[in-house]
Amino acid sequence: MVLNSLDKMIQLQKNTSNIRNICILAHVDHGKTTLADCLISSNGIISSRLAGKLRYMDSREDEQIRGITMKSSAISLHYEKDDQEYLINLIDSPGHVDFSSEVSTAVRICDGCIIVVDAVEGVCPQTQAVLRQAWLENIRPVLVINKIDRLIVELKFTPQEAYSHLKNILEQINALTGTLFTSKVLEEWAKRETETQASSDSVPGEQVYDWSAGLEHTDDSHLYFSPDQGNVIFTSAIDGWGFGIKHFAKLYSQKLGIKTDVLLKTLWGEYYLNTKSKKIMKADQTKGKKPLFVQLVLENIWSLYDAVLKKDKEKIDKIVSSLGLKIGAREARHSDPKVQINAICSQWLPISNSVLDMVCQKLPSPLDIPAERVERLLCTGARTFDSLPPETQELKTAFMKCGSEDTAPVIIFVSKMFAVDARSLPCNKPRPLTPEEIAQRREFARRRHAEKLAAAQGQMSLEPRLVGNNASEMGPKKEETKNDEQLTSPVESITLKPAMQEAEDKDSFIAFARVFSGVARRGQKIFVLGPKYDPAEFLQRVPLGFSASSDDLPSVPHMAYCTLENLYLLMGRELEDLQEVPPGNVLGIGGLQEFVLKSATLCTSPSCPPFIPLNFEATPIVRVAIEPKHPSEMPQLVKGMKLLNQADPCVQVLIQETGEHVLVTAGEVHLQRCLDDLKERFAKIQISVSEPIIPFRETITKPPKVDMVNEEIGKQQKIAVIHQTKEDQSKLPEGVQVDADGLITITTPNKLATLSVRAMPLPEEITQILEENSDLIRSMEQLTSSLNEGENTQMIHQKTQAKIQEFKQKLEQNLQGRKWRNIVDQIWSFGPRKCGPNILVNRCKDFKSSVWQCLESKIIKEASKYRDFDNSIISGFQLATFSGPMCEEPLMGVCFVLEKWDLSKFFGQGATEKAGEELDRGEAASDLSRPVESPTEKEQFQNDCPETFEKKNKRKGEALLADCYGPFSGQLIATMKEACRYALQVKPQRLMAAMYTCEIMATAEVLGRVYAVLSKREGRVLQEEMKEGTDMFIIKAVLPVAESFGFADEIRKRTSGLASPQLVFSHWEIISSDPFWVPTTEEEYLHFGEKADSENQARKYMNSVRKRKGLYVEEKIVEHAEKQRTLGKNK
Ligand SMILES: Nc1nc2c(ncn2[C@@H]2O[C@H](COP(=O)(O)OP(=O)(O)OP(=O)(O)O)[C@@H](O)[C@H]2O)c(=O)[nH]1
Ligand SMILES: [Mg+2]
Repeated sequence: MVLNSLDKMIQLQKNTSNIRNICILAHVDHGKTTLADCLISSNGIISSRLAGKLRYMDSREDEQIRGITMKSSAISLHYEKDDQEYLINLIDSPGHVDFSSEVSTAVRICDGCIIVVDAVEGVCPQTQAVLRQAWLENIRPVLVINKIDRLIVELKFTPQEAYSHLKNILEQINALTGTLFTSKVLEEWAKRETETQASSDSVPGEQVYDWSAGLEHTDDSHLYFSPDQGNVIFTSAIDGWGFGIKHFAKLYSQKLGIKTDVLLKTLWGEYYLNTKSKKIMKADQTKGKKPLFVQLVLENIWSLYDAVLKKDKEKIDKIVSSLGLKIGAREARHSDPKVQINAICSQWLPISNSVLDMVCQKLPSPLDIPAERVERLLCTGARTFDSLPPETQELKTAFMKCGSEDTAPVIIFVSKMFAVDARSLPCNKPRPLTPEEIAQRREFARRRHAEKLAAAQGQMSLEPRLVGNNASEMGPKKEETKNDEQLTSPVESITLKPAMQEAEDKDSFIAFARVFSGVARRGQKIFVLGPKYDPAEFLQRVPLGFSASSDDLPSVPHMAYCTLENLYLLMGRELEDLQEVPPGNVLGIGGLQEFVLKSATLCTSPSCPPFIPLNFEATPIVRVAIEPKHPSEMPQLVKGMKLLNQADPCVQVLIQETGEHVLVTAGEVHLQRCLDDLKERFAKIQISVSEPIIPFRETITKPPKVDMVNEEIGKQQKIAVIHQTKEDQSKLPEGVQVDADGLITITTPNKLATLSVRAMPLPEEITQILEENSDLIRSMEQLTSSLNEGENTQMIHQKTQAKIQEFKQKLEQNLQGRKWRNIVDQIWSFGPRKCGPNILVNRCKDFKSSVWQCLESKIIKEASKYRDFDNSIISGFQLATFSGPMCEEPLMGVCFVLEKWDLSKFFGQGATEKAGEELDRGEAASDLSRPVESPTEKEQFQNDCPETFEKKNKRKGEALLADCYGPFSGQLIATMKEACRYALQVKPQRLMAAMYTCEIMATAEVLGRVYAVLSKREGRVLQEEMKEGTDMFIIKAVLPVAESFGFADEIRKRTSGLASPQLVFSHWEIISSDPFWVPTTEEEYLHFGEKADSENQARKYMNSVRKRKGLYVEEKIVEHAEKQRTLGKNK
């Protein structure tokens, strides 16, 4: 029985102050969906007996089979307390790391969250992650410590032990909150500080700044979780019970005659009851006594479990009657103790009451949205709120007011798009029949009956009947339902069958959204603002007070205009039609498929900026190539992948330069789900999937000091044939000179220019800084190019400028020593894609151009003869860093130094043309032809194609006819690329592998097996510690992504399901072995033999990548032919 009608919900939606938008967040398997079941059953949507078993919010088949949630979904619940009625929009989220993007989509549209923690496992990696997400989004959390029953049944704790254990968990989670809070306060104070500094150049004497001052001034007591604050409850979702100390405080205040307020403060903590005086004492006065929480709360629960588990009928009856409960006969007789416990506890301490009560009391309504959150949502990029146009700033009031009057702008945020089966849309569902329809049907039935009778009497009226039957079978073809002919057809054909069948093959996309202001109405026209939309641009083009009619509006980039077609109430697996949705509610919107890809901001006022993008914790790292089993089905695959891309917040779908269709997912489980979706839902075809494509990076290192047998190099005798160094030499073609220090000197094919390049490994910290700041580097690049175009430099925001300065300083601090002197100032470019973790340094004397130019307000155009060619050099560097010599993977952590750059011959030759060139400068160019290394990189680098060269190419077209090697700029690009590659090859090259971190929890018995699996897969254990109060070990390890496939499964199998790790991408790590290593020293020969048969991990990886890319692999099919002799012949 469903207790709440749709009308009730519609009525509740209007009372904004009693709405709570909340989500349930936790580590995987801590019981979110089970808890949601309990809350849903309180509304009668599912039966309370099935709560916890059904997992109603897990509506997908694979969610049910695997037992994990994979997407977030919402349901609206009704809760009544003290004559106040509340509407709770509840969102269940997944806990598995692979789906953490779904958590981000949920958090954005909520005002509060329930953090669930497993009482046994305690705070886990995802608990930390979700708590951080809640903080970043500025929503308020409450805590549910779940699975208390496990402390009793599994760990067999005494109440006292359980109390210390719970206290421990609270301490852990509060410590986390503390660090989040501290970092936030410090950040804010730092911000305020820079702002004041910027406005008034700092007052002397204030130079020394006390960073901790902010912490002292800010009250943080309300942030922490504590039962006496009312923001913590203890539950066992599976057994249907839960309580906060409020419940017991009320109960015992009557029994003991102590004020509820006093009990509320003392029920949790080191307080004791002096039974004689009936007074509550503090810890130190009464040693060896039990805390109130143990004595009054936990012991009661423990004794109930004890009685039921021991099947002590008498005791159970006593407890039941003393609590004043009534247990159904069926439950009382049931042989499974779980059923009995559930029956008793869910009446005694109903979980839904305590949880929903806490939610309504402790979590904010949409009206209480913090101003800080609003400002943050509206400020995209490096902007501050104050720098937004005044019209935009005004919207803040609308947000805060959350008003439903007609003048309020409608602001909606769509956090994701999800696909539903079109059959489950309300419009396609069978609806109850109206009285007229019933009458009509009755008439049909009567007539048919009459016909039947007539037929039976032998009259020949068979023919029309056949027609009728066919019509009913091929429902969709028959459309005229009210035709006379239909009279003979069965009753069903007048239902909505045609529409339904048509809908069957189509998926509908529904936007998962929330109204932040104004009333969303069906048929309303609204702007769809893409993530790159800029309101300032619109306001510039359109005069104030325009009337919003779509045809008159100028087209503004990243903005569309659409109609809200269908509005839905999200009810878990069901959707209900709505005509309008008042502000502060979560809703589903149909008909946005064409306008919104993954997320968007909708607003009736174009002065609204798009909300800041969702922050995703997971990095998509697992890539596979996909193709249809039957090549003719390619179009379906392409369409399917497009739909999949729209339906999943985190998946990346791309067509690689090679023409492969590639899917990038967050992990193995996510990959599996995406493939299933593609096969069964979006493409509906058979597909073949490649092995996961594992990314690598290429780099160089310092020459090793010891050899492979740990002997110091140099002290040893090198044996006669030192083939490594010899090989290195032979790799370099003629015309390439290399000095002892690895400086490569190379001349262009037409012999007019000479470049000298050296490669050096960057310190690890620098690579890390570069990785972290790639966004900043990208914006620096944009700034420089807009400066070059002579745009207004006032645009650079102070904050960005300060960030660039800080970035530069960090680089300088980490690049100390003679080798790196002044190098930061000479950085010319980053690569690949102009923002990667490699550096190009320019050491030429008479040419000065660096990435720091964007800091200057104006670029001084230096008259230099090299000026026109700098882009060729940069392009060559970009190409070289984009794909390295080992297996064409991108480079990482390499610094290329251009030591010399000699163009004198070119100028000598071209001196005569020069005069002519100057005249031609203004000429526009259209010639794009330029030799690029391979077609794959062509597109990417087309943008980089410097205009000056095009001009030049054209101009010199005739002059250079004699030059059979093509345009000079092209030659420079290719030569620079070659120079970089050779410079790398003369240094010790290494591969870098992507690494996952994982945290595995395991008991002592299976610990050995976990280690075995880890070491087999090249994993490295970082830390092992015992979880306090349990016999569980927590192992922290890193594992190469390349070895991770099937890892979770293997661990699960080897430990009989006791341990299951979650893998999160963490960093890149150099594989220490040299892929080109062959024994060179005497010792090595002795140890490894001439062929070195032991496996070289790096070489294995390198060759597998080369094979995949169709590159030449140096491998012998028969490696040791002599070993294949049979013993018999040998004799
Ligand atoms: N003993 C015990 N088991 C519980 C309790 N709550 C949930 N479980 C069990 O824990 C397992 C996971 O529960 P779910 O509700 O699916 O967990 P979840 O947090 O939704 O998991 P994901 O959605 O995959 O992150 C199930 O087998 C539940 O039966 C509880 O209070 N006590
Ligand atoms: Mg779940």
